[in-house]
Amino acid sequence: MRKILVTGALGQIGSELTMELRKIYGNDNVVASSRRMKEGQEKVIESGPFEIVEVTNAEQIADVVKKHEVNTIVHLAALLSAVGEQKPNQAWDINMNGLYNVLEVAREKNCAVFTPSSIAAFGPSTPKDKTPQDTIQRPGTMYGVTKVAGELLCDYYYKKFGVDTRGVRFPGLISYETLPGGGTTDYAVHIYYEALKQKKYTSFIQEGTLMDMMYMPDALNAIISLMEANPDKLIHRNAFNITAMSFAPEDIAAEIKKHIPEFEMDYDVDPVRQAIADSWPDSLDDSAARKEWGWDPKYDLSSMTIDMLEKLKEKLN
Ligand code: AKB
Repeated sequence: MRKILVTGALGQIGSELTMELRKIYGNDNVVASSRRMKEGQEKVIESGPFEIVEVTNAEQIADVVKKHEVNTIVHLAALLSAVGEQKPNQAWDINMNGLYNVLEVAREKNCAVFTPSSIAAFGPSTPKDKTPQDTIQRPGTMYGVTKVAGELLCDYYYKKFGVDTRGVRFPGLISYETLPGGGTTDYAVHIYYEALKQKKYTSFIQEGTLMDMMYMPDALNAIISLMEANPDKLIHRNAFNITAMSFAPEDIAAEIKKHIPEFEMDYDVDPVRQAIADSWPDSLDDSAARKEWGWDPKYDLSSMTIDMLEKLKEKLN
């Protein structure tokens, strides 16, 4: 039976993943952790064990793993791309030392580890269309540097010490439960909130900028499917390309307009986030994930938009 520790459990992925894991493995078998309490996250904090864990503190991770007899760590705590450019030192510290600590505890206590990489692990010299699973990875952001190094470190711990490490390269994730913080793809979440609240949105990403995206239910499903995948079938481990759709700001705006005809979008491009977006792939080739563990996303732009608008409307009312 799995006993899971989730770091970053009050973040965009963690808040939903923790609840999903508790449904599958039982409330008491999923320990949520975060560096601090967060208002609005009572569901996660109160529905099962919750611990304050600073991932840069290896002892805190080890203590919680021991106390709850954890055998699987889902390590989500990280700074994202845009905030990583504002605070590169902190991004390195949290993303690299946090992951190193998790892997060391996993090695000592015999835990499996899932940790996400990102499309940010690619850079301007990577082939942009149908970016292959195995290709050039020379990112230009601190976040991207930590993601490539993290992929390599996870592979190293698997090969050298036999730690069962697995990961996916997430595209931009879209969800209505918890807002993302400090990412480049965040516009694709904000646009739904503003469409419902103001009937207009100013995009910080330029027209024509394609990026891979995914709706949260598919992202949760990816994590759980890969964690449970037969290890004999895994040729890759850290980390699998996965995607569900690729669109530019005008595509998502047009989709929203089908449901909210008054909706209008204009642009006020943020040069920092635009440069990051320009350095990332336009679309990923996720055939390795499909072949090795049956990756098969359910939502496209149209079905995601219908669900997002419906769920957000309920939430905002
Ligand atoms: C970001 O925009 O930084 C993240 C990511 C693609 O990893 N959403």
